[in-house]
Amino acid sequence: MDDNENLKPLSFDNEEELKPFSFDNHQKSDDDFVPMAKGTSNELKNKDSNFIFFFGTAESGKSVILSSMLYYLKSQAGVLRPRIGTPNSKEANVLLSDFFENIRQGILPNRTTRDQVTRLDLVFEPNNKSKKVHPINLTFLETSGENHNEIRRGGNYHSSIESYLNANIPLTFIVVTSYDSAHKEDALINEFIDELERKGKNIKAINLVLVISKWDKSGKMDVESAEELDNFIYDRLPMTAQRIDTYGLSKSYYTIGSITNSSGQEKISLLNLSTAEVLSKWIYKNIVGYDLDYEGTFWERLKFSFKN
Ligand SMILES: Nc1nc2c(ncn2[C@@H]2O[C@H](COP(=O)(O)OP(=O)(O)OP(=O)(O)O)[C@@H](O)[C@H]2O)c(=O)[nH]1
Ligand SMILES: [Mg+2]
Repeated sequence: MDDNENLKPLSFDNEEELKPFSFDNHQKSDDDFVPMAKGTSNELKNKDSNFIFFFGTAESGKSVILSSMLYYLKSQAGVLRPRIGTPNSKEANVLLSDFFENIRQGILPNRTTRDQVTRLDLVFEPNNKSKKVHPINLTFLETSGENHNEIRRGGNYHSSIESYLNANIPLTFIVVTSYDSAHKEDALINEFIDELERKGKNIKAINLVLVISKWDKSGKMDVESAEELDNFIYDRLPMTAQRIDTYGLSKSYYTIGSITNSSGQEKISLLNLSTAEVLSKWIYKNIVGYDLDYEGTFWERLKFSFKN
């Protein structure tokens, strides 16, 4: 085994000369610059869609609103299907089938996982036959309320959320606060709007709606008049009310119907899709410019009456 000494085929004697990836040069030049590999940025893929972003604290009702709107669109307003050619992730598909399977059985959505954005890339094809009421791409962004809490008092969003807010994409914002906790969330909602403005969004030109969720907790399924909702907002969310008035933003209320609690287990005992319909129609109208139930011109109506 003495021969070993002579072989040394893989000797690292001249190691000093190799070091092809050494960062020594940078350290010497008092410069902390580290070159960044291209293609690893947070750049979003498949941007040609209409993005719907939910804002609201934990348990404010975001997932309930999302699942019931998707159910309304799919069961009453037309066809809603995954968009072909998009990398619908496994989580997105699981989430979608859970939503649709659960809602008719009265099962509420699970808490949303923190620090990740589940992106639902869908195509909605309205059953309205008018050419004006055309199919649209909709991308819903499902996020956890715990992440929205992080912007409190000047904090930053998790990078997965940040990349959507920074991207140049058509965004619709649904700001959710519930009937029973709105009074605690006025400041946070204002901080969110501040954050959007810091990111260069023009709030007056933006699609943003304030939604008071869990309206059934008022003892009723709907509001008696527009003033009832206005008064609620002035009362519980005075700062947000000012912004809504000044910027001309939209406002609405929401309920999934009736929820009962039997032995610690909550269930939807009566599914009410009327507010899901209102909010879905608002989203469509704001994106397309025409009502989902636009009646069509006289000629269009005539044409379809022959066809049907
Ligand atoms: N009474 C009533 N309760 C509701 C309604 N919507 C949601 N809730 C209750 O609020 C809980 C939370 O709703 P989610 O939609 O999961 O809340 P979220 O905002 O998605 O919460 P995170 O995923 O934790 O951010 C539900 O499990 C229900 O108990 C509603 O319309 N009426
Ligand atoms: Mg959720």
